[in-house]
Amino acid sequence: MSILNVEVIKSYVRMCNDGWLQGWHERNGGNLTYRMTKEEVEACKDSFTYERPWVPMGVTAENLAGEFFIATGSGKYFRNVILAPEENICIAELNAKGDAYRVVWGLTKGGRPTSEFPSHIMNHSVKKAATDGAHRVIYHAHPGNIIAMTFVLPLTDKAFTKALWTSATECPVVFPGGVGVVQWMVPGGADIAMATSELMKKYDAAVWAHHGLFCSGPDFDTTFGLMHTIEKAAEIYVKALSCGQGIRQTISDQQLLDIARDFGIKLNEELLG
Ligand code: 2HA
Ligand code: ZN
Repeated sequence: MSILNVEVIKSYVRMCNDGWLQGWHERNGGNLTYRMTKEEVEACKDSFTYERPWVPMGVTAENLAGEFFIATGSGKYFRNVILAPEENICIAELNAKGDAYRVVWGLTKGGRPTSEFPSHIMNHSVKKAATDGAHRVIYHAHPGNIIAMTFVLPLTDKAFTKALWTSATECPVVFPGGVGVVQWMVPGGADIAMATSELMKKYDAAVWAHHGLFCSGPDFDTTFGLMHTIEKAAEIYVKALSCGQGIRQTISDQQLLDIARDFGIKLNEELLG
């Protein structure tokens, strides 16, 4: 069977295209990585080759040593993934120290994994530890409304979480832990990787000021759904403010707690008040 018919590759390609259709991936914007299960590696490994060089990542993730990741390519366009997956995405293996990778499949016309690979790897490392191995997906996108909010709200976890939780009633249920906010930083390097992964110890989503959003989750549906829910809430917030009279009424802290009680979820109450 062609690797392109393996379920995990089909699901990965579908998520790339769904993000493109949402308008979150202008040009080469955004990136997606997935930590493969042993069974998925087994199903794909007949297509692997091992002659490409090991590349140092500039970060070390000991708990990911020897793992395989599906990744979008640096400079590649989400728009093109569905047309030619093997040219635009890859599978990369981490070495035994967890500080270098090599591409074993894909990027057939050359290239390397996403420029945000160090950020993705640090976040996979943190989330694997924090969720006992449950989280496998790290997704970065450029949704317009959440980016717009970073120009008008204080860049704090509390301000963003409150604005999002109160913009759509489902939000506290979908991300009861809240969201973190990373101040503006140069993308692609070890510094933004460290700052983001520090927040991802607590949160499943981190806003990058004037840039985009990072989300983590156990599978493609949940992670795409988290990005989608946050961006939808941001759209509502921006539209409500754009009416020009300010927010007249919203969901109160007590009402957020009522949702948590009835849905049996634990809200991060540090972010209330
Ligand atoms: O172009 O989104 O953050 C890829 C990116 C960098
Ligand atoms: Zn980006």
